[in-house]
Amino acid sequence: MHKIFAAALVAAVTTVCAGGAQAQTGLLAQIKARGNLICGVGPGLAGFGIPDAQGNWSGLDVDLCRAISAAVFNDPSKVKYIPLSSKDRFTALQSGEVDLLSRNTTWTMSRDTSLGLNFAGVNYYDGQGFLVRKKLGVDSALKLAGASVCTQQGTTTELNLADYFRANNMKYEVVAFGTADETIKAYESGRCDAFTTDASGLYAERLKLSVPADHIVLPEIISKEPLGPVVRHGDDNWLDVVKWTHNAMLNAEELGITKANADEMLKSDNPEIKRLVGTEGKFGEAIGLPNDWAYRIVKHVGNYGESFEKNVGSNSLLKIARGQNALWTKGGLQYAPPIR
Ligand SMILES: N[C@@H](CCC(=O)N[C@@H](CS)C(=O)NCC(=O)O)C(=O)O
Repeated sequence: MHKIFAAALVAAVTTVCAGGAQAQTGLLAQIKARGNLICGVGPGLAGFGIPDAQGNWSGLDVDLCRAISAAVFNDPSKVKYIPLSSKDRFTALQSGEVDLLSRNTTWTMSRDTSLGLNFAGVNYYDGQGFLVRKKLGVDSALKLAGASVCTQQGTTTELNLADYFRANNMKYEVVAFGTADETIKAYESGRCDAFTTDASGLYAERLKLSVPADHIVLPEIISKEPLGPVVRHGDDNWLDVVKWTHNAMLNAEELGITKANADEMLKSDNPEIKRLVGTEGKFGEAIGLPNDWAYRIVKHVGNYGESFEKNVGSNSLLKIARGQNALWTKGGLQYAPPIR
């Protein structure tokens, strides 16, 4: 009798520890109980994550936080935004101060492994570039030998800069700052010949200059900067929630499900659409969410393409082309695994 009881107990405990019950005990459960999501964002990068005068955040990275909030709470506004500088962001995530980071963070091997973090996807394929004053008369990064370059501490930018100049046998002076604001101000004041960061950041930061048109982005892209959301190691269910929120936004775009037609799509007979909006299958249940989790995301926030155009694309000040961030069906790199 005793043995049978013990075996049953072991089986029960194993089931609880191994299975979907993680959704009841992990970070997702804490977030549900707390009533909001704590999102680590950048201190303010136009188009990606920036607060307005009333403290309302918007941007492509912010939309991912809003989308998770929509999936969990059926309300995109249950998010507390914590602005983090580049050098503080990983400690804030590791210590549990934020539930995830959603702010122009490059997926690299060391961050994904030794920092104890997991990247949940790539919401913006980027690469590093240079901004210079037009009057410098330089049309290529390869002509920057001997230049002083303003950059930011705690970024991949600093490291790529060193690699690039070394690989091309060019001398340079690096001038590194703790925040993006200090970096761009130093460049504007003439402290450096060039300013370097992710190309997305160059377009966003150029808007802060007094005469943006006096500056040009050089054609060279010197690195791969796959930017995406990051969570801590150790909570697979939470990783799934973040990963599949991003994937749902991409799949919705691919299937033509938009903010405006999401309700109409609830009546669709297309099996792929039915699985996404939750009229078929139990995909939400598998990640600890209601089965209309992805419908909620599109209804409240929109699909990936809508978020892109509104925040950084044609409907924004930045006017960035889809380029590598187009869907794979349109010649880009954005490709989400299927919901099935
Ligand atoms: N993608 C690079 C760079 C990202 C980055 O932090 N860029 C700067 C410049 S655009 C930034 O957002 N800084 C905000 C701040 O710390 O003030 C990385 O992950 O290291």
